[in-house]
Amino acid sequence: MSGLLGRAALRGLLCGPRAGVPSLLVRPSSGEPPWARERTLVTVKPDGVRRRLVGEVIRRFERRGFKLVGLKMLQASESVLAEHYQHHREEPFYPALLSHMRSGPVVAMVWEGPNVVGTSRAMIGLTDSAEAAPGTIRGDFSLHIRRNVIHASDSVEGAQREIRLWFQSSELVDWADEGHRSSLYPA
Ligand code: 3AN
Repeated sequence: MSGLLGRAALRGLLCGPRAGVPSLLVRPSSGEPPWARERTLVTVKPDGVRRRLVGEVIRRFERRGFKLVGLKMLQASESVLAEHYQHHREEPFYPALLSHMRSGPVVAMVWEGPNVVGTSRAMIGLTDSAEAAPGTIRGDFSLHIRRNVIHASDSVEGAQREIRLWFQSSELVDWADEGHRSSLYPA
């Protein structure tokens, strides 16, 4: 015996099931088809966090059927925000945007599913809250473009870049849900 577990049991625990040795580890085996594995970055901004909208955002993405594969609350650093918003660096609203994004915690998530980038943009609504349709997150919860509650990546390439910027790969969980999946979309 080595400690509380026998050597064989310990090997089973670390390496997965072997003859007669049960595994206590859930292996990250995801059977999703490649087209269903698109991922996007969604962040609830400090105004959304202050307004207790984190649960509402998660509820909407879960209800739609998307799969949460990464989630954390953080105080975004100057350098992450500078890179995230580098395309707005010359805009007059850039200093206020950065200052708002530094004013409180952000909840960052990675969602996965078929066409998740395009669908999540439709779910959050137009950037300018005044033009965001009712039923969208911004259309339901935001009045002003500078307090528009949420961010979602606007292209697949952008999503890949943003996910790398906000998350370490070890923070993303590749979990399998085959049983549930077939009720959402055919293989
Ligand atoms: P989205 O967040 O819809 O992808 P972007 O990337 O154009 O839109 O803008 C990033 C953020 O910058 C917006 N969410 C908003 O907070 C802010 N922003 C964009 N355009 C303006 C503007 N004209 N005036 C003030 N803030 C703006």
